[in-house]
Amino acid sequence: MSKAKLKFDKLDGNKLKIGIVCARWNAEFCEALLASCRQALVDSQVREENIKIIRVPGSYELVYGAARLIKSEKVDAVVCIGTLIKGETMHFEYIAEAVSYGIMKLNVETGKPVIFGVLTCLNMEQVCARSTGENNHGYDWGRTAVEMALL
Ligand code: RBF
Repeated sequence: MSKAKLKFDKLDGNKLKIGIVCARWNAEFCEALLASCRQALVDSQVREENIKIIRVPGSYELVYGAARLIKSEKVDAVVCIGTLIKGETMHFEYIAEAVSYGIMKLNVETGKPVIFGVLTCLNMEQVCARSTGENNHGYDWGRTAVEMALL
């Protein structure tokens, strides 16, 4: 089980519907983050049938995926999961900025909490350290979604 970095009060997500949109770029790490996030939802009493998971090609598509889940599935919150690794070109900067701005915009414009579950790392080692084992950040993102949906 993941070691949570944040302390949360007892959360009862029994009546909530939560969406997760997960990128396939660096799939191994995204899937590990997704599994931990999903576990946090289950541990917070969110019913399995009320967890809606979709996958998109890369982090750039997360904003569109989250908007779809809010509109079609009427979820109470969405977690966007992706991993960005800095390369030799400017893609990292453009994608990271677009996704963080797009997620912030969805929070304001839809009135639904959209959680920023995107790792922005300099190399694969940093991604691995934050998406696997005790330090898997996905768990905190799941708990954050429930806390925000209950606000
Ligand atoms: N998507 C990610 O989720 N993480 C990445 O590290 C990543 N790096 C990319 C690097 C390049 C050069 C390109 C062209 C795309 C990258 N993408 C990455 C995919 C991007 O988020 C998106 O799926 C595609 O650009 C299609 O819109």
